[in-house]
Amino acid sequence: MIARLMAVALVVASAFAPAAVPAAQPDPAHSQVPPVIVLVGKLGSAPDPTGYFQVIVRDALNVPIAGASVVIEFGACPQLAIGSQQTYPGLSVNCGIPAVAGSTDANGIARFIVMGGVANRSALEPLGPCGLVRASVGSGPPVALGQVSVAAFDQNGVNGLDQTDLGLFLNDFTLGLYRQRSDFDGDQSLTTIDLNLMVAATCGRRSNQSAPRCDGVPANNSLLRADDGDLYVAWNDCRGGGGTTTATYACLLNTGSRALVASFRAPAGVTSLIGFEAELEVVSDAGVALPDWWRFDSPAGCRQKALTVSSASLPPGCPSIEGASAGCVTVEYPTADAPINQQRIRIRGNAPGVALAAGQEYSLLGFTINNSKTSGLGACAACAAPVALVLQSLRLRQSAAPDLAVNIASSSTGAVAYWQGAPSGFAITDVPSGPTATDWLASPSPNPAQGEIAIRFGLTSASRVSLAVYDLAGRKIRVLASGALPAGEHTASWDGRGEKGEPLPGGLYFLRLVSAERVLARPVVRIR
Ligand SMILES: [Ca+2]
Ligand SMILES: [Ca+2]
Repeated sequence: MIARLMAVALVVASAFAPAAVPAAQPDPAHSQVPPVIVLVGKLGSAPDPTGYFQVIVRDALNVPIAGASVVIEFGACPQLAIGSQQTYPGLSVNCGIPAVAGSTDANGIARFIVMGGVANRSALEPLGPCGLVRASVGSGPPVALGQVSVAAFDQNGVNGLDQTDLGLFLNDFTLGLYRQRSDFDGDQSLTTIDLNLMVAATCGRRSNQSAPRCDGVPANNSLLRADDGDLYVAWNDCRGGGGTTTATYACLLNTGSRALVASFRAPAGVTSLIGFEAELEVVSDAGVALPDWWRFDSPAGCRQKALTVSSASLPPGCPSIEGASAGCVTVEYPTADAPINQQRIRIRGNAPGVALAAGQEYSLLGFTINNSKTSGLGACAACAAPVALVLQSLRLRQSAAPDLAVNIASSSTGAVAYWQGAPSGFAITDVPSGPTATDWLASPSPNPAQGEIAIRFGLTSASRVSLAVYDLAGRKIRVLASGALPAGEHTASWDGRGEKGEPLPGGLYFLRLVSAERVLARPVVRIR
């Protein structure tokens, strides 16, 4: 009887002997995903801890699953780019999807800090949450645990979190529309909670560096000297093609034209551009006013802007940047504060999606100087005076993001060409450096303030600007400056009153400066 029972038991045991009990599978109903994922930058070499979140994976019996693989996919977030280097312990990154993956510990918890930022502000954001969290065990199929709203403090994806990002955030905030990228608490609306989170992050200098992005964009802007790339100007040709550096002009010749060609070699790592800004400076004898022949901006002069700038029909010699059509080039003639023997010409242009080969010299711009006079009789005053033409700097825009540019400053003799020889007193080092690379808005002073505060800001070029005060709710409460302003430093003040002169309550306010180039913001605290 006993032997028979044992036989039955063996039969029963053998029926369950194969690994018929399936491994526990993730169950969405019992697992937890965060309400929102906020992409962050780095602090030194470590990811900003404010971006911490966790995913808890449990099975249908609410038992935590250890060793589950958790993948967060961002492929449905076209406005964002995650970092190509995710340095939080235990994470791996797949830029192809793009996705970040981790695994659960004994308690079923997978820990994350995901570095990244807003990469494409013009992308059409999905209305619903765009982050997809999936978990899998062993060779089991991935199970979707939930979809999560994804925001990012670094609103342009470069240079970490700074005042530019605050300005960009305020653009979203003052629009009052839902933008997932700026919804830091994931409640599907932009409120003062998001504003306070952004201000706290900005003022606390969190996420002060960006990670290199999966879309190939480097983390930070850089100022590169011409030694790293090269800037050239030459007459009639690009320099590598044999262009000459000195040209002459006979005072009585009033026909024809000369082409001055600006060219460059891209610094290492700069592989494309979508636009550029170049500065050319004209310098004559020290202490003597720029000859009338070169006063392109003088309404009384005999030359009157006998200069045109174009990238079309450049002389041969090296490949030219295609697409920077003449209609896209603008020339500015700032004169304020300039020494009497100098004039600066700024040119901005677009070059959509141009790829740059390493080591290749490209011609970028042709300055066509027309010999013909445009008014008066006889030779222009000082037509035989020598003049140096210096390609001061070049700023290559690699992306539509406002910060994303590589500035190349001139430092080599290749960036100087002469007209009838070198002017007296001229040395390359004498040429003042170009205007600051970007427009700026200084911190107001004093801050906090009870009475009037002084505000300083600078423009790299003449621009229409708007400087206004906003309250915490995003309402514009006082316009401090509006209209066209010349390049240079400007000042404004605010007495703490609203548009109708009414005193305003104490609290946090924002200064917001919008120029042609940038949107900048500064917090101001008013005490009563
Ligand atoms: Ca930034
Ligand atoms: Ca929100």
